[in-house]
Amino acid sequence: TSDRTEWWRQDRFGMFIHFGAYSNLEGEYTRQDGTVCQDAEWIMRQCDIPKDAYEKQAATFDPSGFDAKKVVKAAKDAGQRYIVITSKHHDGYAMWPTKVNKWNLRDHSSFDKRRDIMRELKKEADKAGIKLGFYYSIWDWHDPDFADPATFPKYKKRMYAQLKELVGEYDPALLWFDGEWDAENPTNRWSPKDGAELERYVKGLKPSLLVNNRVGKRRVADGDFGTPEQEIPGQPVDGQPWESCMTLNGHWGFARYDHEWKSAAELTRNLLSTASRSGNYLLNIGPDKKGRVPDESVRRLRAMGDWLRAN
Ligand code: FUL
Repeated sequence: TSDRTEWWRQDRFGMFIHFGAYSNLEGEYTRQDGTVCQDAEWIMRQCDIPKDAYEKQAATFDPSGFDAKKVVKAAKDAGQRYIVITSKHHDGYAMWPTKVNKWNLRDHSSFDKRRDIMRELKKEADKAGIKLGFYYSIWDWHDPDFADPATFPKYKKRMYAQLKELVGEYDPALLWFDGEWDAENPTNRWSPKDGAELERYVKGLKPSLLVNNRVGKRRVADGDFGTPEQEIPGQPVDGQPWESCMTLNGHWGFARYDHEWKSAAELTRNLLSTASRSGNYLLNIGPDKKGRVPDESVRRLRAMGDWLRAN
């Protein structure tokens, strides 16, 4: 294990946040014919929402209840030492005021134009001594240039420009890539070479940046750490540090119909078995359309922290 991951390996426990234009639907989309389709951050795809209808709903997104102080406090209370928030998920919607396009929380929402939740979070995290990282999806359902191999280079340029903004504006400690697999094009739009190039680029912007293995093709050589999802590997993993990411209920993004919350005891066991295999645990919250963290999540996080402090 290399030195660059040292702070992160010692931190052990982080908070994942899935928050985006999909949160505004809170997991439910009513079709023209009146039927209701359910899903969370994948709702645009899984419910076949037409692009214009998705854009229309995003225009009403007003997460005025997002309180960075509360979010950071919830992480602190849990014993979480770093935060990774979705800056852009597969729907392509940027949660910071990017200058690269208008498909973002400032230019396409009903949110207060003076606010920037990424800056707010960065400020509160810094105050609390918590590191901030950004999830960024390579796969993009919104950018018209993504899907066509002929125009993909144009998309790639914009992606690089957005990442430069993120690193320059918010100085993240970590970038958590995703969507390097591309369900629609298994013949490989995103190659190992693309991954290596992107990794080199972002580390050129900030040499200490940690990057997960989904920047490339999830090989040991890709990025700084592995990313098992919703599972804890049975054996200690050799070769690369790793972090298991998990949901508190059954979804990453807010889904108002999902009441299948894991118990604090189960979550604490997960944290301990991850740590005993030298892994990190990245536990997710999904704020609602107002940006508020569900009480069910806050309570469980606090119970975990109480247990950690007592033992
Ligand atoms: C997956 C995504 O498709 C999910 O929506 C979620 O973000 C999870 C952490 O990674 O690849």
